[in-house]
Amino acid sequence: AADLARAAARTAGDLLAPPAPVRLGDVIPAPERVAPDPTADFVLSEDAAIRVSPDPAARDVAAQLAELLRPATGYPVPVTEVADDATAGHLVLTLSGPAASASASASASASASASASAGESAPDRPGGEGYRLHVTPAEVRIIAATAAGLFHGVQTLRQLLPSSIDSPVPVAERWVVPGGLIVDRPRFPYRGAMLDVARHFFGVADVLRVIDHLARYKLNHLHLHLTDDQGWRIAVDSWPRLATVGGATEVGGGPGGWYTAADYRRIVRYAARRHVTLVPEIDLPGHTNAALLAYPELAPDKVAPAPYTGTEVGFSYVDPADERTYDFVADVLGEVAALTPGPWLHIGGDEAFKVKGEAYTGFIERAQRIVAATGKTVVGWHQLAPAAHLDGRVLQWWGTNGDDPVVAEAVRRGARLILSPGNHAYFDMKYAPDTPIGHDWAGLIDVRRSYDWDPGAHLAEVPAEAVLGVEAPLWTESVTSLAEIEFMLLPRLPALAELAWSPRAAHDWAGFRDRLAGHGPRWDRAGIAFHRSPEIPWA
Ligand code: TNX
Repeated sequence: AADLARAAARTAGDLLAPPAPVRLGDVIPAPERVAPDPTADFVLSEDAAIRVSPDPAARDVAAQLAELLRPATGYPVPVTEVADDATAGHLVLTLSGPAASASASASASASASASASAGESAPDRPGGEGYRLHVTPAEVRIIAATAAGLFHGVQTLRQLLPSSIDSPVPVAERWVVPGGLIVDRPRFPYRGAMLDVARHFFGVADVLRVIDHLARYKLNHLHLHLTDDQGWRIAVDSWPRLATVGGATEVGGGPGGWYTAADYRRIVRYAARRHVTLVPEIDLPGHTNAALLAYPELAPDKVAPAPYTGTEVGFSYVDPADERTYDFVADVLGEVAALTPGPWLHIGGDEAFKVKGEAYTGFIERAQRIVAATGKTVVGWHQLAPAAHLDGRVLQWWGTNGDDPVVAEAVRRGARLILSPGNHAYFDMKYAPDTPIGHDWAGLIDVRRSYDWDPGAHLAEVPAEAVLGVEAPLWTESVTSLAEIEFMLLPRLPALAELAWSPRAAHDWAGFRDRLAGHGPRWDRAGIAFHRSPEIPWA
């Protein structure tokens, strides 16, 4: 009754109050269904509390919502568990739906096929990673079948609040949320970005911050490119010199670095809390100069190469004709698999120009079997295509021409695809000729170009069902700091996120551009060093 009285009083007061500064549809990625109700705005008040279903993972989402709201509002925002779904509260997170069991959260790991997340549930109660967000004067209620769905709903709620919600210190603000109903679910189960920590090394804090940016836009995978010619970035107990010797270099001659098992676990845990799955990549058989430096026995001539701090590719490789190489591959992949809770293990496979024909396919086929023996699913760059198919394997396509018969044939043999078209999704490409860092071998990628393609119809002779999702790689030959990472990712990352999450029918450049403009003040508040692309009418 007290709740009702408060709601009634608030409604009367709000007749005189200004409308919400954000419209219900002003969300990136665009939700599947939005039904605004301008008479039903909600105002977050000092006494706001979060009520959440009694489930550890849901409770953690509620805790993160409270952490999001406290700094800017200065409100205490207590969190209480309630078993009764009907309890009215100010902010309610309800775990309920077609698959509210513990196994349901596993479906969010994207091991399911692309079509599995669609159509598995009633339209207004999406399963999997979907959610339903209902804003009325009395409450904001998010309902989802999994904690991942609740988490994505919380990201939507965050964007519906005024941009000053991103302030790290209290702001005097009317914390209004636009009224109405959003029903939402992802188009593709795999939505990600890659960070190359090999060309330049980035410490744990930088990686965690990148995970924050992914989570904000409902991206659910972070691929770490952990090894390359210029550095080996993950400690391996059975081959310790990989990190201590192979990790001590980077492009340009800087100090390099590597993650201990504890560092890596910290990244895994931080990501998991944000419903982001880590995808570790050990690039084989090429891109291995740092490994050869540490263990010359792996080199074809058994001679240690010079440390490499340049930016050429394609010159190094582990010896595919030596059995010791396969001990190395099994030991490394075994340790990395054991550290990684997610289902994926990426074995690279790109640009091994000096391992040709059957030497290459033979090596890859053995490496694929080694991955399968760890219980993980093989991911590799699309150069893997000519090697024999292995159950479940996923190819990451980075071409610039959508007519790729070799990849189409691999798909017919059963491969699924992650799409990273070089000329749309390679965020190491410059925005414009005067962009101070970055490449241009795949062309310039302004925000519009990063947005203007359809993952469901990009590759000739590849059906949409074979597309697991999309990923934006950030190679770091020219990227040396967190500020430069943010400059290259933002504002293009939200464009990729919308292609990955939103239904095809929602894609609309003009609408996207206008919604994106509202994110500038949010990033400013959060201290994010984004690129003020001239294409966007920044607010
Ligand atoms: C190609 S794409 C590479 C990387 C480079 C990148 C630079 C791919 C699988 N390999 O080794 O860093 O181009 O854009």
